[in-house]
Amino acid sequence: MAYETIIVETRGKVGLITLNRPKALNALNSEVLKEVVAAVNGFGANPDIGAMVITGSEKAFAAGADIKEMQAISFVDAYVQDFFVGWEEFARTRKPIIAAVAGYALGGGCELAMMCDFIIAADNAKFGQPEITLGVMPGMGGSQRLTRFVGKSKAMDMCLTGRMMDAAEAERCGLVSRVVPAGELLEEALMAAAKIADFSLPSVMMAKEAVNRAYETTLAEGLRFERRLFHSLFALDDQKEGMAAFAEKRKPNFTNR
Ligand code: CO8
Repeated sequence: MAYETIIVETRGKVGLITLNRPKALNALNSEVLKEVVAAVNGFGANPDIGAMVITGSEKAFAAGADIKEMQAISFVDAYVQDFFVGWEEFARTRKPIIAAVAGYALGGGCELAMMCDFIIAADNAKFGQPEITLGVMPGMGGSQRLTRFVGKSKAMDMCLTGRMMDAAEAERCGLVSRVVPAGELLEEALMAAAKIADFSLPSVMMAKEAVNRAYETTLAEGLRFERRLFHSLFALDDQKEGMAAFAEKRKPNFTNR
């Protein structure tokens, strides 16, 4: 598929998606949605890919949903078309995906980063949910995911005032997992993704599923779910290989795909 709003590459076992609408600070319009979902589904179906990275430019990961596209939409259009429901497909991606965020991650951009499994931020990153300044509110998960990441007080602060937080604050409050110098962002994210992609794919996918389940269920159910997944991993060649390699003091070669 020829892409117009994103660049799609592979780096070894890692799929790399770069948002590429520089004139609009990577604002997320319907075309970006269609292309990102297609790219992620393509990597999901490709047995040679074990993890993905999504990134933007040094100035903007994404400055939000495309305001100019949304401007004229009526309630009926938004409701009947379930406007932007397609991003749920992105959030259901089963292979790990890291958001490498430099510059602005605002509105839908911040929400897209939060749909990923973790966020690595450049030291110039700025996160925010400024929808309130446009007369609306977050609509791609910001009120829900941000609250789970940073707690009620800070989520309310961000959603009600529309202010931005810098990378240091985002790391302090648990929104991002690491902050690195802007020039090292992509390398750091690709290295993390390559490390993940070298592990057993089913183990990685189950670990992701288990952590995500923590948001959906009680502790008792989550622990039971985790234990059952853990038990099932003993059916893998990769479990035998991983433990044998440890005992034999060598690097494992995982083959379950
Ligand atoms: N949409 C469309 N175009 C944008 C957007 C955007 N979100 N952000 C920036 N652009 C465009 C600008 O219009 C400008 O285009 P042009 O050159 O044609 O005028 C170009 O990008 C460069 O932007 P600026 O000149 O404004 O650059 P600055 O460096 O001066 O400012 C900012 C950068 C602070 C990021 C500024 O551009 C800004 O405030 N952008 C809007 C941020 C925002 O409000 N984002 C939230 C959008 S709403 C949203 O995401 C809702 C998601 C949920 C939807 C779910 C629906 C159901």
